[in-house]
Amino acid sequence: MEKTFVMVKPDGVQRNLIGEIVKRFESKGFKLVGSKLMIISDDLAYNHYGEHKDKPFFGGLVEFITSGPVFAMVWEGEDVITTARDMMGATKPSEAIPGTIRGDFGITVGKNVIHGSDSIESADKEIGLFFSEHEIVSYTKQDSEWIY
Ligand code: DAT
Ligand code: MG
Repeated sequence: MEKTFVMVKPDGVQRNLIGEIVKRFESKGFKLVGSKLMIISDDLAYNHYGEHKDKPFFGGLVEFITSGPVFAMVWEGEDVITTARDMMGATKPSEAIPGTIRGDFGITVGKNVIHGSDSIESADKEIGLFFSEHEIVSYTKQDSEWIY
């Protein structure tokens, strides 16, 4: 089954949105298979956001993402990568429609509450960067037969 990496960013943690965000993915029917509260090192931030290293906002992005705890998660389910992106909403909260996480809880692009992998390749890379194999839990959820 497909897996994706989702992270409540430092602003979301400080604003007490961990529960709200977990609730949305749980209620949707996705399965949580890994999670932890952690502080991102500079090295991890460079790796994670490497694709943006030449952008003017890169320095501020690294500073922000390392500025306090994040809540890192791995969610599993059919088409979870694109569905999680849809649930997050557009990168700029001003363009994110109401009902999405960024549309409901964000105002500015620098503090947009949540990260989610944008492809199978980035999901594999990001899960590997943030979690070791033994932190990913394999189990059966009893509601799955009512979801699929
Ligand atoms: P997303 O997080 O939706 O995948 P992205 O990969 O293009 O968006 O950018 C990563 C993060 O970088 C984004 O969540 C917020 C920040 N960012 C993107 N564009 C920015 C900009 N123009 N100014 C400031 N920060 C920006
Ligand atoms: Mg991205």
